[in-house]
Amino acid sequence: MEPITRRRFLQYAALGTGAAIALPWAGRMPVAGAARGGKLTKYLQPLPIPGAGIVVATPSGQNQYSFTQTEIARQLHPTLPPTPLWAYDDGSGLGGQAGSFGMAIVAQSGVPLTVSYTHDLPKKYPSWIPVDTRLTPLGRKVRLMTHLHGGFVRADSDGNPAVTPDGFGPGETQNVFYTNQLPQMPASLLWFHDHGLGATRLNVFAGLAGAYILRDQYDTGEEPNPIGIPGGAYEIPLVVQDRQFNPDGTFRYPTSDIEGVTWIGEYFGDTMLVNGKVWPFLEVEPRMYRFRILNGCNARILTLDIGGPTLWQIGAEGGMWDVPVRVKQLVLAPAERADVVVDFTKFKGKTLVMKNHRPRAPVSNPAPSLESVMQIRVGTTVHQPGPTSIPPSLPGRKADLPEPVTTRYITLNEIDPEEVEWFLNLNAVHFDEGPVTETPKVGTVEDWVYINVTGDTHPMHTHLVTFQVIGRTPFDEEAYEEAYGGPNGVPGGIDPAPFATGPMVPAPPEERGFKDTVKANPGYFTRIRAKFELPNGVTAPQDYVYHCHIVEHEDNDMMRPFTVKT
Ligand SMILES: [Cu+2]
Repeated sequence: MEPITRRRFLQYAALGTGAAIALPWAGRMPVAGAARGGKLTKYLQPLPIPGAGIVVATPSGQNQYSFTQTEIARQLHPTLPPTPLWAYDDGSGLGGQAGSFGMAIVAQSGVPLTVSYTHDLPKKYPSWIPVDTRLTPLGRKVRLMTHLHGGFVRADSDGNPAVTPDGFGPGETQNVFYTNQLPQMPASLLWFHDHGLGATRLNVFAGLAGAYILRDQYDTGEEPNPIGIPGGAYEIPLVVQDRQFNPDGTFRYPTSDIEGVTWIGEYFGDTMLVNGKVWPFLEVEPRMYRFRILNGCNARILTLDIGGPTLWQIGAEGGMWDVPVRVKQLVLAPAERADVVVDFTKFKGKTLVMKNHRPRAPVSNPAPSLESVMQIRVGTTVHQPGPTSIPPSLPGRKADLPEPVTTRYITLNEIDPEEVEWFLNLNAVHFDEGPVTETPKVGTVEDWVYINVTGDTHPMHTHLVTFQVIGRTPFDEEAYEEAYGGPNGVPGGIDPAPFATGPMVPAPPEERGFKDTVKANPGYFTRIRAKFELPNGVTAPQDYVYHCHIVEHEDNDMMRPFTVKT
């Protein structure tokens, strides 16, 4: 039996009456009728920032935080009723949280933290969160598990379903130890978010995500600082998430129209939220700013610019780079981050718009267009003069790992789209099917090659390690699939090199540093390189997961365990 991949599905569709009509998920998304978000007036409310709309978490003890996951309601737009949200409460009661993204932990590299998360949410999913009980271990029961995305931690502090497949239930507490160890956890923007098995897409959609900002002696967050970048009020996190709304103010998450199926292949919103508010505005002074941008969408790949000003990227997921890189647009898949310096000096009195454009090939994402992100109003007065030039060098790292001892070949498959059995997978197996096949030896360097035989880009995320992107090689995926494919796709372990149709395209300048999420584009196999170390004092074996960070894909079932062994 020949698997019908989405790639082929799309090829047929493109011959028809036009992609926008032919795409099944575009037709299926009832955005015009019941939902009302796409019609909301833009740029009516200020962007929440840390200390004004985003709570900077208060410790519950020395280097210790105690959170409860709880339900709150916030008005995300002046004409919407309050939206019920799931949130991380640091004990403050969240009076300082303005929108649907409202918590930030500020930590110091080299200083470990003890953190707890106590489940204080409903026992069962409310009606606005459509769980697909085929995918969850305990049906409609709300099982939570918080993952520190980018954390270099013990397996049982990671928050992953290879260790705790059932997660944590009401009243239960997840206790974790975040090492913040150097050099693996340098100054960087991480995030913590829910990772419940089969329900990550829903729990994150409902609001369970927060920022985790790591500082060090260079990247102090103050201004001035030793490295000449903007800080203080001039450093601003921007967490971009698309959502849909029901008329009653609840977030809308569509369900499948396939009989017996609730899960949908990708969630796309018709409304953009930044830092948890609908289409906000930000007032800036005509000087330099630092933006810490996170794509917090479930499935949408963003291609961002802000009109006139040049974007200087100074880092990504794995921290700061050695030099700034000038970028025209930021192409960020879900979970990817960009650390960016922007100079508004020449834009005094101007109104700018951050826009999201269609992704350019070879990046492919079936999201319907959603162009406006937020407005930036440049004032005329500088209250505190900051840096006046982009620093020529930075105290960060270029990723440059030694040759690997092992190369693993991992396939990305999509099986039976639009059928009841529709799922995605890695290596032609389910998450928990068969033995763990990825077992790097502790301390060694390995190459992992992601071989995409689907039609779309998949942002592949590894827990525990950050990695170097080596490059992407075009190949004849149909011939590869023809030669080796089975009913659930192409099994892992088969080198696609004989099917290459051109030389490897090396990682571009904006992938010069360490990353924890990489775009595996269709028509290419993507090579990454990582050193599989464990935190100090932690002994192998330790179990983690790697997965697509389109969270609908992760939930069904594009995720696999890996074990760091002795
Ligand atoms: Cu995916």
